[in-house]
Amino acid sequence: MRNPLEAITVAVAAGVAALAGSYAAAGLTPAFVAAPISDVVVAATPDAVVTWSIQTLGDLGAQLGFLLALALTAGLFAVASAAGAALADRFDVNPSPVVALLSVAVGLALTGALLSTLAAGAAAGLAVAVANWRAGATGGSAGGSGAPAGDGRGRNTRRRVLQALAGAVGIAGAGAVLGSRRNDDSNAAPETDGEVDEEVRTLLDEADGKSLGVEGIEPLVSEQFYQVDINNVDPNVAREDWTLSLTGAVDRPIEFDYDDLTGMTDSIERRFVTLRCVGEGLNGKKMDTALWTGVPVMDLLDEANLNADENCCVMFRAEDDFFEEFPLSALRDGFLAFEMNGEPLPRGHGHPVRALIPGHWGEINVKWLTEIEILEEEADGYWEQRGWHGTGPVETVAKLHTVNHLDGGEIQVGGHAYAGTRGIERVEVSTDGGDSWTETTLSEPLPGTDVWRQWEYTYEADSSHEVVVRATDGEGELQPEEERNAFPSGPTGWVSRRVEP
Ligand SMILES: Nc1nc2c(c(=O)[nH]1)N[C@H]1C(S)=C(S)[C@@H](COP(=O)(O)O)O[C@H]1N2
Ligand SMILES: [Mo]
Repeated sequence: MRNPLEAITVAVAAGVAALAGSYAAAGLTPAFVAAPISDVVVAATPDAVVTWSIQTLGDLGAQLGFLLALALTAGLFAVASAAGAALADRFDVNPSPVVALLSVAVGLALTGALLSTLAAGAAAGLAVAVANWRAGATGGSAGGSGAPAGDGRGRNTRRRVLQALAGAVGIAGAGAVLGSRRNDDSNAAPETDGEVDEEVRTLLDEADGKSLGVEGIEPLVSEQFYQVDINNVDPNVAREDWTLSLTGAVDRPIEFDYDDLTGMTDSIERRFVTLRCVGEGLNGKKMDTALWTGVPVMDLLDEANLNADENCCVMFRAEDDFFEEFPLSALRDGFLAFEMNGEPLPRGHGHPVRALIPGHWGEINVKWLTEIEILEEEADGYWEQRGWHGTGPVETVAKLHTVNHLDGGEIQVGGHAYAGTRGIERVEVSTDGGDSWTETTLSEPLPGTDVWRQWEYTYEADSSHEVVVRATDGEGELQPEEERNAFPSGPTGWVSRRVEP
């Protein structure tokens, strides 16, 4: 029998190697062996913990959950490797191929993806081979005739443990590099022709020209668009494989594919649209704007003859098993986007097609959209089943994202304001904690009915003071002052910040 420390180290090394091998081949796609385990971790996390984590840990919560999934996956492969090594010992054969085979079996059971699991198996087998390299055999693997005595045994154990650790680190490093290269490919807009059409170019230039150019805030078209997903590994849907079905209360259920959608050339529009997540902090960064190309939902659905109750609702379903329900009236203004800033929709933002529902919280802007079901009765969406109320129109907000000390000694504050389809009429700032208010400079509005604006204010101050901002929407309604947490229906209150001269 082998030393237990040695057996465990080699098994864990093989487990880590399997994970890295699969990652090298699949990247962060559903074929990665940790993806299904991650889904299980997400599904098994109690709703109260998810809500708490969204509000207190933000993105860190999801990252910790994913780390746990990686550890569990490596652990699962470690168990398979330990079993493989024990079998090989018993039958006196080389453990490396046995471990590789068992790892492939585990990987196939998890994902069904051949390439990803072959890579997992090869890496696990390699890790075991590295651990045993030039170490005297305890089994028959290196052709040894029986165990070396006493001293030699201890030396072999040490050697195997060190080699296993070194092998695991090396394979994990190589896997991480190869896998993240793959992610760069798949997160970038796939199948792009690299050509942005004339109209998009003009609109993007217009947005550029209207941006206030304040240091430290996003331009009117975001450079870093936030991303929120229920899963840690996004679906990877090729546009040839994508279909969208219309079901439920319709005269004629229909199915569309990507060419049907992009072939509706008379209907194609370009719209600046802002998205904001209901779960973000009041002054959070989950609010962004892009120029989207797509087709109005109703142009697509008209031929199906909705015979729905106008007071009821619709359910969107997606490739990642996400689903959200909301009123039919909101669907009527909806948009199905297949390009973002002139490039095919990036994978993380719903490639190949996502929904954009004007003025509503982000969550009903369903990505990787696969089904539109016209309902005759209300039903809860994914987040509403978990206690959120995020299917309605957004709250009005003015954010304070930068405080710049200008060369002339003046102070410049700035940020964005957004009120969905109500629009932003005015943003005011107070530099005395809310006693007096002054209007700020707003960026010229972009074309579109659901877009944010930037605001900026420059002033002089010689003592520490409290800056507060508040917006007024296009209907003359002042942003609510009452402070409220994101859960369950989005944060409210006025953003304030202490500023030193
Ligand atoms: N299929 C699917 N669509 C989805 C989500 C998701 O997890 N799955 N998240 C929603 C949420 S909560 C938000 S805020 C927006 C964010 O869109 P973005 O990731 O493109 O910024 O997408 C929405 N659409
Ligand atoms: Mo969201």
